[in-house]
Amino acid sequence: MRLSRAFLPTLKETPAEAQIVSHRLMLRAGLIRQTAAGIYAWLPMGWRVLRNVTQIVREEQDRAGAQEVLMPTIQSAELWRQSGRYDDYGEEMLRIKDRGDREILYGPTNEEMITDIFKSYARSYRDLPRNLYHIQWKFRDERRPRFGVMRGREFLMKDAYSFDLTAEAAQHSYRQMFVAYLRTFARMGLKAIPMQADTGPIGGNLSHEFIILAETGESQVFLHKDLLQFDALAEAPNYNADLKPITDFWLSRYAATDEKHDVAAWDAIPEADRVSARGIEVGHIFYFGTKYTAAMGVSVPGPDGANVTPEMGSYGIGVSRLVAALIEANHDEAGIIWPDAVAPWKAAILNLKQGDAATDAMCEAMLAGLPDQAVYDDRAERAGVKFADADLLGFPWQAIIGPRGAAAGRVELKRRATGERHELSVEDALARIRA
Ligand code: 5CA
Repeated sequence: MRLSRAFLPTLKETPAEAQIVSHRLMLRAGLIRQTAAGIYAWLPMGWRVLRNVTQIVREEQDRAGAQEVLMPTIQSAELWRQSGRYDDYGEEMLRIKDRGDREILYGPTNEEMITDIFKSYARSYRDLPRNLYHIQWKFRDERRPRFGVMRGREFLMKDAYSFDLTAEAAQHSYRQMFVAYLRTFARMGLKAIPMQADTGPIGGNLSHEFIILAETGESQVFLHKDLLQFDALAEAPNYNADLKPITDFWLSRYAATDEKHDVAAWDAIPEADRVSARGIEVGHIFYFGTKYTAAMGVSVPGPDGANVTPEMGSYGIGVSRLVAALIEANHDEAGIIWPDAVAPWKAAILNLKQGDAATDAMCEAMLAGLPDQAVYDDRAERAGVKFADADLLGFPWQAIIGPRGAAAGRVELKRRATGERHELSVEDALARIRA
């Protein structure tokens, strides 16, 4: 991608309306554009990051055995009357009427719709267990949309729904998603800590939020300090095996978004081991048994012929919120520092003397060696402007090329995160970036 032709609209000024660093940087780096309160257009760079985040989420859901579907954003009120939530959900639900005066809504979540779909096809216990997920836009008419895509009204969510024969099997499905979440966030370089949580309007009695610690987070969190030294789960586990040994490490140590969850457990932690901080909720998982299947009349013959009402859980990840959370966790004074796993482009190629034949040729060679992975700053701008923009946009690598280096066959390769610099040949620089 040549910057001279790219649509990467950066802002010099810090936008006054943005209160937290991720919102400021997303606007300044031209990732998003607000089109109405809490509603955003994703511009080329933001969209590439969102796609990368989505893809990691998808791969880890697939690995854990969930199957991807795509349900519509628009739902019928009728479906929500069956569960009783049409009246309960309140003002956050965007209610619409179609031309035939029928009540429809923009989905804030999909428990009812997936339960209805499952009901249409499930014939016996052999259709269990199943876990279906989709990655789709949601709308919640938040009273106070703020912090950009962190708390939007329209936002992208991954939501998965598990169906099981027994409560015990449902707990296994819950643990599968629990572990998949640990892996998903670890792959993005994030420390997300699972914490006991309220179930709110989704319902049920077992629930964990996955929280990234950040000063600007909206949730107050309380945890045992052991949980901060966590294992990144580099190896994918066998999802069919017993997952208790993995999950019990987390479940046995106190971590909650509200100290009142378990006052005794919190009090039992030695004072020196208690951590209280702020955090961002990037995921939320729920086990709610037969709440929706019973209300919507789902039942299948079990192995002994007696009818069974399937047990359900639902599992959400705030995919668009994650982009903001990633920036909260990875930035400095100069701008964004993308983790390699989600970077929109791996490298920026900075041409310090546009028009110098050797410099231009070396830049072109770098660009050709990184198809769809590099942004080439070929603008007629001063070097200082190019350095500042590359730092702001946060590509993991900067290949800095000027006449002196080009004459010596040398690229100056800078690592954005550490500021480390190395003088390398084009081949070696390419190998380093590709690794
Ligand atoms: N149906 C369940 C799980 S699939 C559900 O809706 N859970 S949720 O309400 O907790 O939302 C899941 C995730 O979406 C949250 O953890 C959060 O990361 C994200 N999210 C929720 N509301 C917003 C919002 N207004 N803006 C951005 N992300 C949001």
